[in-house]
Amino acid sequence: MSTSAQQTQTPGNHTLTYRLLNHDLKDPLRRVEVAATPEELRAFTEDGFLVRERLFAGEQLDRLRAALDEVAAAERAKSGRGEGLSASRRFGGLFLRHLMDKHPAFLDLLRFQPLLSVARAQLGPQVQVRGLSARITYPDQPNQETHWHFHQRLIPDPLPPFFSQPQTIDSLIYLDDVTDATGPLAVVPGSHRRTDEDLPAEEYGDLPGQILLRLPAGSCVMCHGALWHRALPNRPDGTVRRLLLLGYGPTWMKQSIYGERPEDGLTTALLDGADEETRELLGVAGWM
Ligand SMILES: O=C(O)CCC(=O)C(=O)O
Ligand SMILES: [Fe+2]
Repeated sequence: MSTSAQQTQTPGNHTLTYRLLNHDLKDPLRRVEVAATPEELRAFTEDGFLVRERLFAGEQLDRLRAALDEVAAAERAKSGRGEGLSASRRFGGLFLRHLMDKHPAFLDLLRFQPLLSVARAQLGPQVQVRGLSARITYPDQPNQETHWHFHQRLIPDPLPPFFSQPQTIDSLIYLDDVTDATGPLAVVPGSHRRTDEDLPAEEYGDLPGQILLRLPAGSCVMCHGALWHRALPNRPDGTVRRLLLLGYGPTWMKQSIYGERPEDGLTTALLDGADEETRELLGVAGWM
């Protein structure tokens, strides 16, 4: 068997079977039922993003909204370490971090297969959740936008021969409609591969090749961590726009730097007697 994953296809999705080259494992096989077609994965690899419209709906969407509103009400006054209300034009809005530790509704996202299975197809079988954050913007506040940026700013020039490029996926889950009024998401397809180019700070204009994504509530955009993107402003004629950011990375990578993890958060309790998969997903196993 080769080291690449074996693929079999059924309509709409397909099964990937990975084998871990680890003689200590009783069962080295990891099967992933991937909720995407091979063509969709190829497009994700090329473009650096994958759109899933209306992935969340009905009660599930309501539950996430209500949970986020609860945490937002409790944390509006926080500040520092990328948390709380930011008036900066670079990253305007209310930022909330470590959401899985703060409300059980968010723990439903830990093994959410429509996203996790795609992350495992793109990053490998051993994936962790690097963080669950939120960004909320308000039409009556200034600077409810972001500058052009990418999330993985760790690439040296020149590239050393053994450099391991950080490959991550952030799933942007929009709990409200993304419209011209609330602020489309701008992305530059393929920009995640332009790792030898600088992206200047404080850029707010159009970039060559950009596309604007307008999406119904419940939609998700999976983005490679190096994809150039920006949120356009939530305008005075907009409405509150709530976004969850669910980060995936390989199990050996450190987690997101933002926010302060609650000492007795819900994931700490979950780890008590947890199975190996949960331990990997929470980033405490799977790096040797
Ligand atoms: O609000 C958005 O659409 C994107 C937000 C974003 O890029 C971020 O918070 O890093
Ligand atoms: Fe971003």
